[in-house]
Amino acid sequence: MNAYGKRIYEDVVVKNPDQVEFLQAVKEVLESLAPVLDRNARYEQHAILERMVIPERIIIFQVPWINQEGKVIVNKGYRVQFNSAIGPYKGGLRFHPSVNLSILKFLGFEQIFKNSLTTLPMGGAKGGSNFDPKGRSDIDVMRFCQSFMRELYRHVGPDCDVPAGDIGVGSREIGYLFGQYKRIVNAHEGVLTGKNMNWGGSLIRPQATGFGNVYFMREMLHTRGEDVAGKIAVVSGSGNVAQYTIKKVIELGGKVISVSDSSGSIIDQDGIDDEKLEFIMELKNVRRGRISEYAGKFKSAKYVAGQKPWQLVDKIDLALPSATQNELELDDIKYMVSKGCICVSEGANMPSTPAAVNYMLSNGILFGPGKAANAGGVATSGLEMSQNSLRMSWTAEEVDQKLQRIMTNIHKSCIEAADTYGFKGNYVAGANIAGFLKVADAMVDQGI
Ligand code: NDP
Ligand code: 2IT
Repeated sequence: MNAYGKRIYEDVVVKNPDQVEFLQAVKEVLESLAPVLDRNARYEQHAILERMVIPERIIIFQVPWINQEGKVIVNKGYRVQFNSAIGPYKGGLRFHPSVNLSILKFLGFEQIFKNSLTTLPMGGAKGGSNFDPKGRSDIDVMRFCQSFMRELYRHVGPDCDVPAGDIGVGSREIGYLFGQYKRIVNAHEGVLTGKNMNWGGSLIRPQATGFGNVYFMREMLHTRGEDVAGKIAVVSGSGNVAQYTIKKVIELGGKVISVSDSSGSIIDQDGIDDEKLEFIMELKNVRRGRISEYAGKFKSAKYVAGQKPWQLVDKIDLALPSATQNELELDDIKYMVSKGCICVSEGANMPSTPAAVNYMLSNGILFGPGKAANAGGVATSGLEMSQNSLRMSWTAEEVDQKLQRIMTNIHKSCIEAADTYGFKGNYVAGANIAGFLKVADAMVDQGI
């Protein structure tokens, strides 16, 4: 870090000593920015870092609701509106028992740079609740979502803040949240993305994060004359991002040999094909079951309880972590590299620990950080917002083409920013710098 970055980081540590995930995300960005801050004194003069590390607004609220047995339950709701320099606040909602302010601040902070990289006009935000949808009936989930929106509606809107899905929030939850917003505000407007197709959603939005991550990985591989075809890929998670990551890897001729959930991992040496993927989708999206069932259904698979997939394979070329933060550690990457891994692309947000990231960067592994590699999801949310404003919808081919173009451009911006500031081949620094510059310049333009 340069002196300015270090001073800001130390202040963030003093003011947020317990927010480990937030501190992890801030540290990485401020380290990347050292040469940018050295060359551009105006950012310090305008106190850009001071303003960028504090959310513009945080809303914390109670979410009381009555479950189907008639019991009153109280959850905690959050929306962290981090930065609106380049557009309305934009970012997902996470419903998971682990949700706390540190996690939502790390996610909201990363979202500022990710959204900037897409080149679309979206500021950074994140929100959610410690509500756990797992094992709950549709009625419970609907009542929770209605109560959550009963407060959130005053803080969001199509030109102000546009939430979307994340862990535990898919099309079912977006539907219930949208229904409640519309009921209260009496307006059918683009206040959320990830909507179903027949009431304002965009084709390809469900696929976009996973597809986009594989498009980004393909760009990285091309820089070394490699391709996805013929490669063995390890994927973690079995939710939205993992499912469409698997689909695109298969489509491009790769072989995916793992999936996981929070209970354990499946290794299928024969590879997951379209039929097996259909099974995973029905299991996870309709029956909301556990991934262990896969091993009962397909004899080529084994299930390992309580473990991540990384060290359960003998041969691996590519890794696509697609579950959650800090799920890929130093030991994991060392093991995978010893088994042939050449490229890691993050579908999840911050899934690799700092030690794992440093190892990849210093050992020539192609590494696509989440804020670049998984930006296809929010980019396509941006396209959903455009379609809502136009009151039109584009075909799947049109949206997919735009998504591919956006991912190729993000890859190019990362390479160029890294080159310009002395970080050749480092996508972490490239993403942080390219994402930062646009937001920082907008903040300077708009005054204090
Ligand atoms: P889903 O809820 O659809 O799936 C999450 C998956 O990760 C599930 O398999 C879940 O297992 C697993 N998981 C969640 N938490 C943990 C945990 N603490 N430990 C182990 N496994 C866990 O979410 P998404 O697929 O949408 O999100 C996955 C990741 O991608 C997140 O990091 C999210 O922030 C990121 N992301 C999502 C985008 C989107 O458009 N949805 C866009 C960009 C990034 P289980 O079923 O047991 O809970
Ligand atoms: O982390 C993310 O980028 C998301 N969860 C998607 C956000 C969005 O607004 O589509």
